[in-house]
This record gives sequence, C-alpha cells and structure tokens, in this order.
Amino acid sequence: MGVVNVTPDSFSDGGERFDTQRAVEAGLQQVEQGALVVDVGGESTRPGAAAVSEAEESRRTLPVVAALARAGAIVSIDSRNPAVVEEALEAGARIVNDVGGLRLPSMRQVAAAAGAPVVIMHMQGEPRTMQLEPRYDDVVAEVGAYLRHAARVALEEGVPSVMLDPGLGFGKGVAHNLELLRHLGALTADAAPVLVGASRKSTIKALSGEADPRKRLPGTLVLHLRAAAAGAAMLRVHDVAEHAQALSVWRALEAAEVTA
Ligand code: HH2
Repeated sequence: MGVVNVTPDSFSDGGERFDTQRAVEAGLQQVEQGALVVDVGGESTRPGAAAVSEAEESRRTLPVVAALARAGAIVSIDSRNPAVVEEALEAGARIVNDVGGLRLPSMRQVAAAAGAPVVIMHMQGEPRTMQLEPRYDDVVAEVGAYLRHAARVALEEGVPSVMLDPGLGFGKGVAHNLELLRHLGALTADAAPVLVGASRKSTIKALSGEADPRKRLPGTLVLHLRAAAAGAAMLRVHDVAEHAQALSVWRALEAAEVTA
C-alpha cells in the first residue's frame, strides 16, 4: 500500500503532494512501482496535528481519489470522517482505511452500504494527545482484543471484510511498537489479515537517532521485513520501489529456505 498524503503538514511528506496533480502523479508512480493499493489521506494524524474541517478534507482528497480510480488504481481512503469516506467511495475509492478503529457506527454503515473492505487500525486516545503518556498492562493482549472485537462487530454489521492494523505510533511508545511487531501473529489470532505501517515513524528516530523522516528508509525496511516474516499481509509505505525490491529478495530467500 503506497501512501499519498494530500496535506501540508504530514510528518514525513507534508507539502510534497499538496496539489492534486502532484498527488495523482505520485499515486500512479506507486502503482507502476508495485503498489497494489494507493492510500489517499487529507488529514495529518501525526501527534499534535491540527484538526481539518470536513470540507477541506474532501476538497483535498476527492479529486485525487477520482483521478486515480479513473486511471485504474485501487484506492483506499485514509479518513476518520464517515462523510468524507462516503464521498470518496462514491468518487471511486474501494477500501476504507479508518485510523479511528471503526468506532463510529456511521462509519461501519457507510462501509457496509458500499460493500467496501475496511482497514481497522488501533489507536489509544486522540492524535492531539495520544503520545503524551500511552499506557498498557499488556499491549499485545489489549490491542489484539480491541481489533478482534472491532472485526467481529464490523462483519456482523455487513462490512464485507477487514484487515487489522496495530497502529504503530498511535498512542504507543517505542517499546509498545516493538512488542507489537514481535507478536503480530498473537495479535489477531488469525481473525483477519494484518496490515502494518511503520514507514518513517519516530520509533526509527528513537532507535537510530535519525531526525529526518525522509532518511528513515533503512530502519523502515528492517521493521517491515520483520512484519512480513511475522505474517503481515500488507505494508503501508512511502517508498514503494524500495519495498518492492526488498520484498522480492526476501520472498526468494524464504522460498529457498523452504525448498532447501
Ligand atoms: N499511519 C499513518 C496514517 N495512516 N493508516 C494505517 N492503517 N496504519 C498506519 O500505521 C497509519 C495510517 C501516519 O503516517 P502518515 O500518513 O505518513 O503521516 P500523517 O498522519 O502525518 O499524514
């Protein structure tokens, strides 16, 4: 899954694609480079980010969603707002990416009515305050229980299928993120496929000292290959070509080990 943030303030690519034409070109390039899905978002959810109005989020995302869908891309809409999601699905998006964890009944209704699969992401708290003091007794058990419950409710209410995402960095400290990555299998107990997004996140800064998010590809690849090895079905990434190469090599290595 390639990331296209149509925002001025996203933590790692803010401003780069804050223009419909550039955002569409970036999405099409990601498809050429091997992305199966292009994830279009119009609100930064980085810690402390300012909220965006519904009208502004729609204005940013809908033209990009429509153009990418017209060009044949499978588009997911990265939004916590059911009204924006509904419009994006009408404009051609086929998947809902809800970092709000599908808490809102109206979000479930919108996805079910459109027959759209949903990525359910776990978040503790709200983006504005979520990194102040995230706390868990057992992060794997708690995040897993949330995701499995949310999946059950969604499927009962007519959402056709779900993917589950531990929400790295969303109300989680470095140790929490690493614990979740190390126990991805236990997290969902095979309830649904898992999606992981560690791309350029601040855990990599904490572990390596790299302050510039655009220079965090090496750390991203390590975390994402570990996630793939633990069974992640999809990775949400800013650098598609580099991940395609890494995954090709990793898959060949895995196959060689199985047949050796
Ligand atoms: N992370 C971000 C945004 N959306 N969606 C899912 N399912 N999983 C994630 O880990 C995830 C997500 C944050 O990254 P980014 O979009 O690059 O930044 P920003 O929120 O600042 O736009």
